[in-house]
Amino acid sequence: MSEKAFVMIKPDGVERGLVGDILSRFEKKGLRLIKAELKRISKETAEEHYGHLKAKPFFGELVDYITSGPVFAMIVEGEAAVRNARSLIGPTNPAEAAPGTIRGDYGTGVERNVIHGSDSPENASQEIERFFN
Ligand code: DAT
Ligand code: MG
Repeated sequence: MSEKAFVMIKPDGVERGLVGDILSRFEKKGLRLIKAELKRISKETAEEHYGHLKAKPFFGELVDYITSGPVFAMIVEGEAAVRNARSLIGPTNPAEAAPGTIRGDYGTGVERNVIHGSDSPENASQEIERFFN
């Protein structure tokens, strides 16, 4: 079934000029770009987005980092978009991500893992609302 996923290239990916390559991977997988914006996100939006990690010792750094420069936020649509996007992206820690995945190819550490992708269709809807409204 066709669904939408929220995907966001983080400041390290934008800064390193990886937007074109990453977008192309989604397109080649059949996930169509239906909306995109290069923007800086507010501290409030970042804290809400990472609310599930509020108790973690790295929370402050995570919020500082994601607000440190522009992100490339996008909505992609296609068959099982959430699962397909997560599999293109790879696991959270780039050291555990296989070559061929975005994090496996480009991630330099768990705090610099290049890209975010929604982890469920429910969260995808929430994130689309949060970042595009
Ligand atoms: P994912 O981004 O794969 O959905 P997550 O939702 O658990 O992973 O965490 C969100 C982000 O928080 C993750 O992309 C990078 C950061 N993060 C997670 N675990 C971390 C850790 N142990 N140390 C530093 N940053 C971490
Ligand atoms: Mg997550």
